[in-house]
Amino acid sequence: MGLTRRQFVTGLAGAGAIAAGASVGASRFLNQRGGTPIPLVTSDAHAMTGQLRNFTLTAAPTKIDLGGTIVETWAYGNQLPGPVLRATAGDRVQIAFKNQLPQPTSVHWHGLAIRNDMDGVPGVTTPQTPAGGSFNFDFVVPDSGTHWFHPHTGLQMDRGLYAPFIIDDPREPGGYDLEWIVVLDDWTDGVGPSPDENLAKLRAAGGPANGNGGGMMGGMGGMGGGMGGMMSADGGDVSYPMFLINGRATTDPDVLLAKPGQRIRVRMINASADTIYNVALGDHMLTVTHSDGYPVQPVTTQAIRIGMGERYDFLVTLKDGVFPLVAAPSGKSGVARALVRTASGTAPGASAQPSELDSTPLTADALRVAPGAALPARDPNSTQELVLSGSMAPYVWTINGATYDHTSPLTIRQGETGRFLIRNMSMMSHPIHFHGHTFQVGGAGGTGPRKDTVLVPPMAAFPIDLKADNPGRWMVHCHNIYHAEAGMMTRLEYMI
Ligand SMILES: [Cu+2]
Repeated sequence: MGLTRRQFVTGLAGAGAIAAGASVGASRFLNQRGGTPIPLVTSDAHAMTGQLRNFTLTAAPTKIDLGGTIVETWAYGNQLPGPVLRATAGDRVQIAFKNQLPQPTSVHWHGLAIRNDMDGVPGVTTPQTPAGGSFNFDFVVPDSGTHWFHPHTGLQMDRGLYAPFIIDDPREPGGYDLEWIVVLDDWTDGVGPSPDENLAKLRAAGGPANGNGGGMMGGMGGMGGGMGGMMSADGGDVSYPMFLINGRATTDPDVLLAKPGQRIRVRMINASADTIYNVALGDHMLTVTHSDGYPVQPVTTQAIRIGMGERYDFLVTLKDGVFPLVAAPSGKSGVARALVRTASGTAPGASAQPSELDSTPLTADALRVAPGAALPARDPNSTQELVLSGSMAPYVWTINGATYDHTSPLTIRQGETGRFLIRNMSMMSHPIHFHGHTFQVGGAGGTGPRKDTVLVPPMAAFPIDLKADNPGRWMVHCHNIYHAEAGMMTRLEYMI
């Protein structure tokens, strides 16, 4: 069952032959097994084992100080990131949500395998909340970890609408002195074009779409798109004027205070719409302990690579001084930066780049699942493909050759183990996110990490397995929010 690292991320030698076909129709993919999709599930599969916790949450237009630059944007609780929600695994959570935005919105609880009708996807699970309206969320939070929430409506997430959702595990040993939540974001709203203007530009630069991506090869990471000049394959599609850590630009960065020798648990969330980062703390090593909330065998590294929607928890024992915590956007100019301070002294200059960023950053394929966190070893009941492709011109991104409005959903039956063979046929990385489930990268019972969002490098292919234990209909999509809007979404539907 377990795959070697070489098998895990495999360059697709034969990819060109498949991609060369002008049209890769959905019929080429063996994903349809018949049956009837079950209706929306409106009861909780998880028993409440803990407390009832009540929260209020408001989305509204507001002014935010990004560190000397004040912008008008949309945010939760008039702050950036939004207010941290926190509960313990097994708690029942009730969230009274108010929408004071001028548009309908939604709230998706990213990483939480909660009951289907509370998942927050308009048209699929939860009704949108109209402008001026409200919605009462009510669900049990089954799994601990570093999670977050954001809208599942258009490009709203690329404004200031995001916040951490931390689920504690009372059985977890801890072993640290302080905890810091560190949220990364790429920022344009109020300082550059709005997210909607950026998408309009991408579509205009790409020329008219023919209504269906057709599995077209392409996606040269911005090189053909005319935005932001030359970018690498991981440079995303949009140029951002600013990158933020905890809502602060480099001009007046967030300062994280501790004492020398203290051991810190950092819960890092990449809330960006279009940016992958390499992250390092100057003069320190990072010991990664969790990916997307699930424990991994601790591994120590100089730098971590984090895609959109992913979370990594790491431990760091602090030295004496002032150190830059830097998230370098992959293939883009600019930087996100905070300061870690354990002593008085001069802060490193704004251009100080930790030498740790010169190393090869740790990626998910180097992680090994912690004992007890693997899915039970089991041959999959079905294997389905998830072929990622698209192009900058026209600006269309597809799963299995189809945009979302033409998608043939993935299917599963309750109790099954489903295997999904993700094959990236494009020259960009795509963070693929499953709602309502956490999969094991590389296969059930193997050594790969449990995740809900996995960054799939250009032309790479690997399997993921998930256990069908949370019935309903669920989104599966690229967490580059521009790709998602341009079609790179499908659903996983439980069948009768
Ligand atoms: Cu993508």
